[in-house]
Amino acid sequence: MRADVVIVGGGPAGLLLSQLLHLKGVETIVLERKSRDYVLGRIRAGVLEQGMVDLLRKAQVSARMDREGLVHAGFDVAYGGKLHHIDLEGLTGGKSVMVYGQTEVTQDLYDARDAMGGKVVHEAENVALHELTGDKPYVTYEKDGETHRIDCDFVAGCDGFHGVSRKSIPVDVLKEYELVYPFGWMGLLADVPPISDELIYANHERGFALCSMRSMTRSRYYVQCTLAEHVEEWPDDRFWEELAKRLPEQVLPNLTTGPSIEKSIAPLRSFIAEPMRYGRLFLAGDAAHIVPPTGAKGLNLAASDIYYLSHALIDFYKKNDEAGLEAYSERALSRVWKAERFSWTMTKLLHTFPEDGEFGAKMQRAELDYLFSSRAAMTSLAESYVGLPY
Ligand code: FAS
Ligand code: PHB
Repeated sequence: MRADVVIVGGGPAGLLLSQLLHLKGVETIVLERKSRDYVLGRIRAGVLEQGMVDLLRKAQVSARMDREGLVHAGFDVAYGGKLHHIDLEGLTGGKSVMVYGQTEVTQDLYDARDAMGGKVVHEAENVALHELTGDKPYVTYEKDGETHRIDCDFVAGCDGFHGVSRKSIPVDVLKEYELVYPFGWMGLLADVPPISDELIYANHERGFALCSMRSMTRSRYYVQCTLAEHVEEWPDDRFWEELAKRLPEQVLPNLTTGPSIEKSIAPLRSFIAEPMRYGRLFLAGDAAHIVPPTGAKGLNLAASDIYYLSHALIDFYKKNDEAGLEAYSERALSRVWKAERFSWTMTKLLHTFPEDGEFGAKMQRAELDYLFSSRAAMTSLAESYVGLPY
């Protein structure tokens, strides 16, 4: 088989790249290790930056998002028993975010790929990348007991943190930066109305909590938990009780509890691999970087990577211009590091870090007191939350 670009990974990054390239006549094949149901069964991000919303519209996959997505002009921070509002629109000259689950984005992308005859191979096993530093790279994979080969011009590594692409870059070429946080997020999804029509990020001495949603009838909640926890030790009632303890009294009358339809623990890390290019291989999304979800940047960084990479590949094929490909890694990393900074800052601001001692706790309180007393400080937070320009 042959394709212009082989895309490893059928998550949001890989599917969005496939869709954007297809619309410009650049042929791709997506190789996904898991089944479609497995990919769509993962519950992950919920907040889209304006840049990603615009890109999904450009990719012609935004109709359902525009019907069902919830535009949010602000969010609340619960601190000291009170709610402090961050007026995103007022602080950023009118910008907002869209609440629309990653699962729905991925579903919409799969539907569009199917409608346009996109080639997505599921349960592609043992994907391997070959001849990346030559001008005739190829990819092999196994399916139904047979080994297949796809010759191509380029490989897009969109296969997430545990994928094969980043690991195909020699260790003496790749530089990795990592910070692992000493806690995780326990997430719960339930078909109950959200506690508020905006998100609530809670700083509490018992630990961080987040009240989010997927619609006005489906809620998504998180509580900070230790890395020693297991989901089995957290029946729904225990989760709801702990969540309520971390929220201000004033919001509790609006808390509707109910049976979880999903409950899981995600570890938190900050991670970046440089460079995001090796010969004919280009990394995008979680394959190259991970952010703690506190800043709602993970999925949005995958989108900005794909914005840069799709433009670069289209320029190559349509204008024979390689400038975008040459600049890709540096351009993408510049935005990634700023989002890593924001995600780390939000995580340090809102979670409990017992190892930081009393001085660390006082510094956190001073940060929060300053934030809510300063329009300049809230503006700085708001412009990162809505998303820095591409
Ligand atoms: P993905 O990991 O989504 O997709 C990669 C795909 O590649 C997967 O489908 C995988 O099966 C496939 N793959 C892996 N190895 C392969 C191989 N060798 N061959 C072929 N295919 C292979 N972000 C937020 O903004 N907010 C959140 O609340 C949030 N919560 C998260 C919770 C969890 C548990 C995780 C893991 C991530 C979370 N994220 C969150 C981040 C998440 O949304 C990612 O940023 C987003 O999925 C990035 O998309 P992709 O880069 O496409 O990677
Ligand atoms: C979510 O709804 O899953 C969500 C929202 C905001 C975040 C993280 C996760 O910062």
